[in-house]
Amino acid sequence: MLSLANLPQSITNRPNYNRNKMVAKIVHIGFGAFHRAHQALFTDRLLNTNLSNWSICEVNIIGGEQLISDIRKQDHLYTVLEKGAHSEQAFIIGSIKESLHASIDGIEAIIEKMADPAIEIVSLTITEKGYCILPGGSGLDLNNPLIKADLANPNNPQSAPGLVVEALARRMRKGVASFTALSCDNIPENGLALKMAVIDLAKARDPKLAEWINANTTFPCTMVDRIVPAATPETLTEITAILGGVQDPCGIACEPFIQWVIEDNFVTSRPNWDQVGAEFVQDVRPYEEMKLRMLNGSHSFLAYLGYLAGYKHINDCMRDEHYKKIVLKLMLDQQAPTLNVPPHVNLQHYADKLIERFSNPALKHQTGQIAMDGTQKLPQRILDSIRWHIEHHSDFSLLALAVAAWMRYIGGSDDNHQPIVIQDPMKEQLITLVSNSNDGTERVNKLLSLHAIFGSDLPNNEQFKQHVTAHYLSLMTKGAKQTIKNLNH
Ligand code: NAI
Ligand code: CS2
Repeated sequence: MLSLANLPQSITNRPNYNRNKMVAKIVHIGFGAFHRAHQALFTDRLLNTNLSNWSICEVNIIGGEQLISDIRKQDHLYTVLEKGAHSEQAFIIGSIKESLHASIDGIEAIIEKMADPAIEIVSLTITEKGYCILPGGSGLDLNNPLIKADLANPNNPQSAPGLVVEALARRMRKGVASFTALSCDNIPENGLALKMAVIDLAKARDPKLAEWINANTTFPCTMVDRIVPAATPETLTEITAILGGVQDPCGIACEPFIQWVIEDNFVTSRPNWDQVGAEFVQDVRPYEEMKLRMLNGSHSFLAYLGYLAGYKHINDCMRDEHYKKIVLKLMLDQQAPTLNVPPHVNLQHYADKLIERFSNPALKHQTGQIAMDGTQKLPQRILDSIRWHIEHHSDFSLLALAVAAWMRYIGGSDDNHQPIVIQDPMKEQLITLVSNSNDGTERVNKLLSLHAIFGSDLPNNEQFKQHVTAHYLSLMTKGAKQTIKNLNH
């Protein structure tokens, strides 16, 4: 187990601050891979300036028990290994002060922590599905089983929005100021999405509570960026070697690139994360839309088309010249035109940098990981851009290819007839539609009837239907590699 005492001298990037003086003023929900290499790392960097005492209490409510029990055993220290194409660097992160897990400590302990006046920020990285909103972001999903349970039993919440609402209800009752609720997930206008989920749920409980939250809580939007693949046994072995034989089960590897753009709208004070590389801005939308469409849209495109072709990792896709060429074309010709970026941003440079990041051979980012939860990702990554092109009468054929590839993927077998295990909150519905349709046009039409994903506009657009169907039939008969090759000619 990692401790500062047993680290080799060669590990120089370690906390140079007095950890006893740290104050947990942030509760973070969703202690997973990403948070460890992003928000917790920014907070550690700021502590290292010795101008901040902000630290974090980590919370998991669904999954992640092992990580919480492991990190407790090592005084909440862990390693981040930044891996570039040609070099790597390890950092020992010390910004976490405490941790709680619903199934270890009980949800009550978590609610009380969040209701504690010392907590000024509640941040979240709970994946898209954790918000319990309808795909496309049109409202809280009142049919979500977690939301139903929270409405029936609000004092014992199971969903993240339910937890935030209950903690805020207690703060309101106790006369404690609200906290800032800071979403750090890849969702368009993530602050507003969180606000919608929280306010909708509060309204259904008690309109006065909803009013109080609306008047007292802020929900800044953020753009978060750093590629952090799920840790693998190989990653952990590599970290052990770098730590001179010390094992760190909480270690995580990531790319060197990091970006965090935050709407400057906090209830009380906030850490000066901008002193260590984050940016506070008035309007995050241009940044977040650019990242969701250029990076995440391309990621999903590569994930489905790569997985079907047997490419296990994103960098495997990038070694195929045809994949590399077509994904750059997708970025520049079909995503970039849909964007309104700040004047200093050059989308050609941004795209070139993305190609370089995706090609990083040191980062084994699995296509299967990015492919999961597609129903939660396609609307903001691909479908919004398609709508823009329909309105502007321009070409969206490659975006439609991503939709067709997703349809092939959820069909349950790849181009080599290997089975695919679907992970998606709408899995049951998807499997039913697939098994009740003949492969081909009929399946495409059935899947397009999913209004929660495609709305009522896209399935009625002939051009969209034609593009998706033609690509689907090509993927079905020729496979992903050949389809891409043909499109490049
Ligand atoms: P992960 O799988 O390592 O962690 C997911 C976390 O979410 C876990 O702590 C889990 O307890 C929690 N969670 C899962 N379902 C939940 C639910 N229904 N309610 C409440 N909590 C739930 O995933 P990772 O890599 O940490 O990514 C999480 C999110 O962070 C992504 O979905 C994305 O929105 C955002 N993100 C991830 C990046 C990455 O490269 N990994 C980069 C940028 C953003
Ligand atoms: C990926 C993202 O898993 C996914 O869907 O597209 O998590 C991606 O790695 C990050 O957004 C990069 O910042």
